[in-house]
Amino acid sequence: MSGMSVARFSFLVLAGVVSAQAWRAPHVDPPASSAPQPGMVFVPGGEAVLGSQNGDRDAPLHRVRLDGFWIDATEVTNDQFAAFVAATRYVTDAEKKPTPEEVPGVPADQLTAGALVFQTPPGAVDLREFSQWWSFVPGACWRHPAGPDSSIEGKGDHPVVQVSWRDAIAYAAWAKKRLPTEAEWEYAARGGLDQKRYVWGDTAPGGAAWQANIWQGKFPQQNTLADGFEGTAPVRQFPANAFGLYGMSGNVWEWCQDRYRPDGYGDGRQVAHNPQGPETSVDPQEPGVEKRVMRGGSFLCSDAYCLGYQPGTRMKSTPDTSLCHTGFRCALTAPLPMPRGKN
Ligand SMILES: [Ca+2]
Repeated sequence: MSGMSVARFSFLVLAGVVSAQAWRAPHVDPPASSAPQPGMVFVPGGEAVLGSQNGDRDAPLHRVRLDGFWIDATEVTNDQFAAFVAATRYVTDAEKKPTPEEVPGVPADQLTAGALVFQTPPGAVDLREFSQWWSFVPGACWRHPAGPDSSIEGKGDHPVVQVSWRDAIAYAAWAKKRLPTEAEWEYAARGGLDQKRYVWGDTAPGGAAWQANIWQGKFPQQNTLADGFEGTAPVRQFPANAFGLYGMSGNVWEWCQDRYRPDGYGDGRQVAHNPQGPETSVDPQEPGVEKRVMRGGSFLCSDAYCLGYQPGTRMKSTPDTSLCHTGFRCALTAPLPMPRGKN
């Protein structure tokens, strides 16, 4: 099992610094009355500096220009995913027994359906050894996120988890949407606040009220639940950002369209217009294994271990990996305005 769990996921890398430039404010009013589907928010186009405020080597500051687009106001919920499964009889990756090719080295009699689950370790751990708090649990899937005895009953408005990138793509196609690009996701998460450390500004989380569902206490042994949640929270539980988007910091990680590579933002000499990510994936930590980008952090993020809840930081995983703290939301390209005199 440990071979499977190590092969099927990976974690944040941090370091590096680049100079910054000023934000150019979005200039288009959101046409809220014309949302193409319920629950979507228009993000006005504009130009911005994206990237990590911590100097992460794989997330250098870089300038992008985006056309306006639509994005779901929340993560896809269990109820929404259940409607997809009911309509299509879709079977997620976590519900399928992996093939020997998908998990080389695992004996055939140990190939079983399941997914990766956070489990509180009994004592002190080395924070470099994530296998001490992550386990491959047979039977874990979106209906049973922590294993066969767990359930999503009463959690219809929580984000769906234990869905792989491939599952997210399948849902998006059914919903006639797509996954956001990584640039769209970060631009949307920042809500027009240029180069801030958090989606709400520069004030450290905490204080009178928590701004996001993240970890409080000594990770991973002690969760004080100061924000009220041990695991997922309802998708609209914490305040929206300036674009009206919920959960862009914490609750669950969100799959993006883009392939991962640490130099995926290019050389930064030109402003990238609607960047779609690199054409090939490279992860120096697992050479030869394709990874897709995940964003936004989760209920497991604490500053001692994971800054993923900050809008500029990245994570990546293989497209068939399912995790108890990872879901997604969808986006849509906005149609171009009609040329003058043509309507
Ligand atoms: Ca989130």
